[in-house]
Amino acid sequence: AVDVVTLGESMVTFLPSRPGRLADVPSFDRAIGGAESNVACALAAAGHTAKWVSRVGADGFGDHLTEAIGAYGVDTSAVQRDPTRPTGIYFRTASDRSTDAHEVAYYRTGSAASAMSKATADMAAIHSGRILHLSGITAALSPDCRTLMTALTAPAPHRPLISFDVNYRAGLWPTPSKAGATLLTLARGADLVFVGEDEAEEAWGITGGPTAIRAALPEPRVLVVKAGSQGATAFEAAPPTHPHPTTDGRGRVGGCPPAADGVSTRSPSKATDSTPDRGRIPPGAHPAHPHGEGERTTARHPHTPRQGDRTAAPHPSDTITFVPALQVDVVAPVGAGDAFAAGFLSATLRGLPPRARLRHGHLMAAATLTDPGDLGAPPDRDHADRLAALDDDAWG
Ligand code: KDG
Repeated sequence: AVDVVTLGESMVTFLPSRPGRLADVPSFDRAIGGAESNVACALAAAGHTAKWVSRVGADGFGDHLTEAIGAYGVDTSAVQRDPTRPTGIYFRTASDRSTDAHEVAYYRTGSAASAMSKATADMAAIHSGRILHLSGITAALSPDCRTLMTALTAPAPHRPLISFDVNYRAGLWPTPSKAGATLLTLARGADLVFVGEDEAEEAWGITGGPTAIRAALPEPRVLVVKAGSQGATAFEAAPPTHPHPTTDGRGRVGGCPPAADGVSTRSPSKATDSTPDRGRIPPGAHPAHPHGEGERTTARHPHTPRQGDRTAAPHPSDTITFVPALQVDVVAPVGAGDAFAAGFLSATLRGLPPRARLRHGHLMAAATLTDPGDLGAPPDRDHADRLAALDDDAWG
């Protein structure tokens, strides 16, 4: 099996030639973007086998995406070409240095990727990895994509380990509450979840910091809560002591030995989302980089059925690990979350302990934060290992 399969839309990305409002930028440089292919590219750079599953148009932009992502060493053989729909593209402006704010203009409504569905998807390819990495963006693309995501996060025998990055993109959803309900359901069906504190607040109304998020989301065995430049907290429940229906019956997931996968599946709740899609994406609604503000007081939110509070007990068997982020001069925040996920997944595949997983996440994120594009130059495995092994003083 390939180490990681990712599924999601990628777009040709146009980066501004100079700072300023979208209305004023005179020209753009072509790059590639797409949260899930970003993860695949960074994993391939870290020496893993990675497959990206998607759908692009039978057009030049589709050629470019498959060629550029393939050039990172990612297997693109399961990317479908749609002769009737275009490849999505998007434009963005430079980030404001103090707020990280930037404008985004998506041109992806009706794109080839939005036609991904249970009927069109190559399920054999999707299930061919030890880990299947998904993100909430896909659920926002179309009703068919949402149904596919619901199916992929539902309990199933022999399913790969499901990694889910919440990736709340406000501009892709009709309302935060629509997004919140869907993203919460999908997250509950996953084994490993990444979420920013800011996303949890915007989509779920949780303002109590990592502990409150864990209290509202106890199902995934591993939950990683990111607080931007502050750092990230990993909650990791003890592995189940008995064979679970969603494992291969030997307490393993997708043929992945526990020592190497570091996480195993839990019992995902049944997903029931049927939120209709708005199908229109206004520019300018892209969330800024999740620079969180740490622990805050808790507020009730109607769309979070099991809202926790600061004193709520996390999962009783959780190991809780916090690792501060590397302090870097941010050039462009977009893609940092994907890089973080890739670093964490890479270390997970290698059976490294939680602290090392978080450090590898931060290292990958730092490489992206200091680059104008989505991907940066991810450190190779040896380089990352040397940096991750620096003592605590170097890590703040
Ligand atoms: O995480 C980076 C992505 O947001 C970017 O590449 C574009 O996939 C993208 C999206 O849908 O916003």
